[in-house]
Amino acid sequence: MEHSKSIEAFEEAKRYIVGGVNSPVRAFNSVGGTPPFIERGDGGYLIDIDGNRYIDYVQSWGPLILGHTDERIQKAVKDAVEKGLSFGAPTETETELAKKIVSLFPNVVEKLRFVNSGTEAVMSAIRLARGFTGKDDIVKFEGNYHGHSDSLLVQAGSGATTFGKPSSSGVPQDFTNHTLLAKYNDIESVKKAFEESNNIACVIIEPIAGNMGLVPAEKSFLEELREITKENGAILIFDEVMSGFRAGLRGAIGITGVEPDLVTFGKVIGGGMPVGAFGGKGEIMDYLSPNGGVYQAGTLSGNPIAMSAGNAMLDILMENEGVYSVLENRAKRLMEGFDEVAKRHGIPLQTEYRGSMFGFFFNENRVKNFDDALKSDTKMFAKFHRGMLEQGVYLACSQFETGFISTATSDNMVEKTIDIADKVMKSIR
Ligand code: HOZ
Repeated sequence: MEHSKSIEAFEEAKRYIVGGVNSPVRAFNSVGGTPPFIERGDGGYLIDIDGNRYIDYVQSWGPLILGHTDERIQKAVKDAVEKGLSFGAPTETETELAKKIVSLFPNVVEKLRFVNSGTEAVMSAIRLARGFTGKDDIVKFEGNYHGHSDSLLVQAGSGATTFGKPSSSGVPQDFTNHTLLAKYNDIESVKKAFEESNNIACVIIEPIAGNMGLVPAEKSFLEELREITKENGAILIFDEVMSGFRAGLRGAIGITGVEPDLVTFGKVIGGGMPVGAFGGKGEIMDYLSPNGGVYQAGTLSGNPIAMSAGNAMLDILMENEGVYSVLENRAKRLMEGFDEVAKRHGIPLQTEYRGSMFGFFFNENRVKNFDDALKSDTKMFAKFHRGMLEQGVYLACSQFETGFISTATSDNMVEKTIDIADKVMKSIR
């Protein structure tokens, strides 16, 4: 493959943009090489500025469940653009999208608020939980990532782990004094936190963790979390920014039946435009300004273009719920294929999938928590990533991220990917 244009573009970008990227993982630091600079998307493919075509398993890190350039989403965006880009005033499009989300989570989401990113959604949900309970401490899980607000950058997954710094500098110790850490899939560690503090406002979890690689929480663990938070008057927050509308139409809530007090969304509900949301029971949500005393605001929140893309996206998904089993079968086939070829070449590999999300670890043992994830062979991952990219397969550029299948990722593309994985694993074993 020829990469000269991307190499040149990256050098130029680095002169003006920190690290050449606007989100650190994209710099490819942990896998080496130069990130392809993207010219355009086409269904399940990405095309870079050197003209290389890749099967895209990143799908903009989750939002594009219908693939790139879906005509229906594009039309909704174009129609909205005609009317104006932003008003900073209420529109019916916001209510329309809110109604759809509320209808999908009858016992969980009565009201919600739209914001511009997952980070904002989580930051606001935590403030709301604190305001509602009058308590200060929060419990988070090692390796879970909830965006980049100060108090959550403690043992955080995603880019923070990719760069070997799960806790960020620049965050005053005082800001994280109220953040208690627990171990994923380990209820004893949560009990310990409740023994240590009677000031816990909320427990926040990625019920299907996608930011330490893909590590789903066990159903029984989520059930126990539900119980322990209820007993202690703490709010349970599911961070479904990644898993929502991805692992299934109703995300982890639909899969496990466990109902949190608050839930955060993002990615898919924006159809590829910047969006986040958080929602829950009316009695909690009404603590938010202007109804209550918890302040939260945003000039571009509920942006009409993003809301229109989200409406089109949810219309399509809600009318075609069957699509989730098609996507899950493809994710399953891809992971079974990776398993087969890894075995053939004597490479230890652990695979996982949930709906259209998939993940794999170069690891001897099944990964159930952050400690297990960190035992993965990241050097082997880097070699595999590089090899796959060179053969036209675009995977998330970190061992600690998740892969995504879109409706535009055909069975043939999946089979082709498995054949390529076979060759690459042979060459790196
Ligand atoms: N850490 C993000 C995904 N979990 C990466 C987002 C991006 O670089 O766009």
